[in-house]
Amino acid sequence: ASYEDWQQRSIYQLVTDRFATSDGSAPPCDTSARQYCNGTWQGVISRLDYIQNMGFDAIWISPVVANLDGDTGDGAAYHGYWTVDQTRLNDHFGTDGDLQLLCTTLHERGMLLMVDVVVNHMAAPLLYPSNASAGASNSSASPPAVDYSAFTPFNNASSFHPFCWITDYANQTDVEQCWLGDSAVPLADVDTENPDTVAFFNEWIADLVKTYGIDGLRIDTVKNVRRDFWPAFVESAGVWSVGEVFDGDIAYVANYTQVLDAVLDYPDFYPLTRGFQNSSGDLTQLAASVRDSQAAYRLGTAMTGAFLENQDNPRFPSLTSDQSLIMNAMSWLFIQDGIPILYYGQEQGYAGANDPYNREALWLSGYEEDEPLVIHVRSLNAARKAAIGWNNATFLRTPVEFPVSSPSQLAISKPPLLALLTNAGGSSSPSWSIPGTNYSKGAELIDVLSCETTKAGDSGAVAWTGSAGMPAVLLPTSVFNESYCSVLK
Ligand code: ABC
Repeated sequence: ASYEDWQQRSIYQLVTDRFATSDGSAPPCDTSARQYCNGTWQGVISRLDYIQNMGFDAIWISPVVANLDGDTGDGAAYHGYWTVDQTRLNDHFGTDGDLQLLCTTLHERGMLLMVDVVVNHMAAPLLYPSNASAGASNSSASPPAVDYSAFTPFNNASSFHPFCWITDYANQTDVEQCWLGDSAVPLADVDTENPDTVAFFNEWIADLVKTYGIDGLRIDTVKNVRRDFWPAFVESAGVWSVGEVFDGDIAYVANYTQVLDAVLDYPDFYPLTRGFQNSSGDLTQLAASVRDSQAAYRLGTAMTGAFLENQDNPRFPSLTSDQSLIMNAMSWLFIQDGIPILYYGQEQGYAGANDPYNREALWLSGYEEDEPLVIHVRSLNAARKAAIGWNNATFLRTPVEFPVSSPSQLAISKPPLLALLTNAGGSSSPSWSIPGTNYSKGAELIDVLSCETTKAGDSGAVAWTGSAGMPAVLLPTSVFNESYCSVLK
């Protein structure tokens, strides 16, 4: 699918092993054990109503190809990022037919499939496995005894960069050519300078996309591969892709917007989480970061995927238990310029901290659909869809502005939406006063979250008082009517 198509979507990111089982059973799943918990593509198919009922029209699933088998000092490859064979699927998640069926079922529902792909490295089985424990040290400089013969293709050391651990993230050559991972699971760094390797990957991605009917890609470890590898890869894929440039620096990430369709919005992720995790956060930093990225990226921040959580960072409720802060931070995802991405489990209030604790099994929640955060997400998706439906070109192409920006308050304007966010916390009654907006005098506005209404005053001025630290997401009732609002609850 194209950029124009993806831009109108909301994406639900799931870890296949942890989302749903084939038979609907709910086996125990100890996240700290880092083992497979039995989630499958069949499981995803059977729970698409749950995802679609929240208003999502795309999913991003974890990597699909065959991984290192068995247990290691870092656990098993349930997350899918430890490729050993590029040419086979990971049979823990299902068969070729299952993945194809997932894709066709999504398409029948008008939904899109995004698959996570890894080029940078393969996970090396060791000739003499060490009994190192999880998070094993990588301080030792001696090369791990890698069994290259286990890889398909690239079954030879010459297909990889000579061994060295990444030690200096400020040194780009180090980042590109040294290895991620640790002594328990070294991630052998593919020599993406080699023309044969490049040719393999370009053909491989075209084939993968075609075979399964994939609509988009999430590209792993983008900054760990030389930048000029990407244009041919992306072109060969022929579908829209969003790259993971795991970095908070706007200028650094902007560099990759020249060679990719889109980037995950890491630079805004940091001020977003810092700003909302307690009432002393500074929301002006989020506004400043957004303005700087709007100016720095090739197509502005419309070419980002915005997130509050993912498989690599602590879930937001592990930083605060204040529901109002959680709801404010989540609201940001649905009103910003890029594509909203919700990490599975956010809607159930999961609170796991760092990897591996942020990968809880969703079946343990019972997939309840009347939970406050599920309703919150449903309302936010409905608001965004209504804004897109009103005039998709205007909404999607108008960059957000911040008519009010203070350490504790943001008013975010993306016509016809006006969102009012605060970090004042659950015991506050935040009140906003926005002097001039695009609304005409007397226009009736509805807060999609509370279903309360107000009227715009002179030159579109909006006054609003929230309760219990809650955000407001306002739309003209001509765009979003009251009867629709109450149906969401
Ligand atoms: C396993 C265990 C962990 C254990 C670890 C050593 O081994 O589970 O408990 O601690 C996969 C699995 C992981 C697994 C790893 C390694 O493989 O999911 O569970 O960890 O075996 C992607 C994926 C990620 C995946 C991989 C590997 C890559 O999203 O899920 O992990 O295929 C770097 C890469 C990035 C990668 C990330 C894990 O590592 O660039 O692509 N993610 C700095 C660096 C970043 C670096 C990041 C995290 O640290 O600059 O390049 O990402 O290590 C900001 C700065 C940033 C800075 C952050 C921390 O602070 O601006 O630059 O990031 O302020």
